[in-house]
Amino acid sequence: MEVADNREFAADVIAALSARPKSISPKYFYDAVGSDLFEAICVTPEYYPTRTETSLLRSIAAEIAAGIPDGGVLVEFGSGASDKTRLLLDAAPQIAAYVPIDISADALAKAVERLTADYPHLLLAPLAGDFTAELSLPTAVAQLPKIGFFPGSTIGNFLPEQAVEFLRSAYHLLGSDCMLIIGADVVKDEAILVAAYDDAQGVTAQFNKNLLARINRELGGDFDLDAFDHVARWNPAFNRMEMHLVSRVGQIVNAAGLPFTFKAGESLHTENSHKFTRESFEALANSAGWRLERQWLSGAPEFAVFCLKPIQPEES
Ligand code: AVJ
Repeated sequence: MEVADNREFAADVIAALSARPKSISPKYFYDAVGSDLFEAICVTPEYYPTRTETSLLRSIAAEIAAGIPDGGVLVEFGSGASDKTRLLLDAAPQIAAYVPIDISADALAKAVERLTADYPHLLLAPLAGDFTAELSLPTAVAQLPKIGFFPGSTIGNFLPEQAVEFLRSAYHLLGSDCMLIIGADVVKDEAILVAAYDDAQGVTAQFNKNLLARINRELGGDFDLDAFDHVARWNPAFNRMEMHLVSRVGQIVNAAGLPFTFKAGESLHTENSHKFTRESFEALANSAGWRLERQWLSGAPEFAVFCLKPIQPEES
């Protein structure tokens, strides 16, 4: 597994550094160091999404719970430590089972251990794997109504066509008797967005550059982290924040056994973080077979939680 993971990382890094423009998936930010740095980002004053979503979820948990049927199965995409999940589990004791899905088997095992202790009556059925891949739910929960949960605005990392693909496969996994609760960040003043992705303490810069450090650690790279600038910019054509690593100088860097050239000012595009309006999110959901049942919005800086239901009427 370790070796296969490394091979996929090597192949993707080679492809990323060979592409014009150079671009890589943000999923590679999250090794152990990167996951810790993301948690550090969440407590910077500028990065509002996590704390805003958490307090929004806390204040609407009872309303969400009111729509959850008895014996419902909560299915979470990218569950991590399952912290936000507890807000729903506490508000909706009628939830019978919880299926956390996460790429990190380690994070999953830790989360399940803590949940077992705190929710002794909850059936826990973890799935270790990539939630963008084809998955199937354990047979024990097959006949029960499903509540999909995808907090954190992770949907914003997808290109629109990838988001539609995700929403379609979520429907496929959850079945017709379901709902989907998704947290997504909202379009707002550019200065607030740029500050959130370029905090004064430089934690986000470190997080972005950890990608290069990870290539050095795992793929024998020789990136000089000081030879790159962390750049966070708003792209109004696509309503998204972008993160880039921009080469300060012309240089040749070795990684995964190959040399790659960077021109001075050349960028490696490391992340898109799409921001939504009610209208843009609804259009996205509609084109993937979902209707917008309900929306909750926080106070400024705004963050949204959407409740989606399948457009197709339930088959009985
Ligand atoms: C975890 C994907 C929601 O896009 O805001 C934080 C990651 N990137 N700062 C986001 C991130 C830069 C974050 N998500």
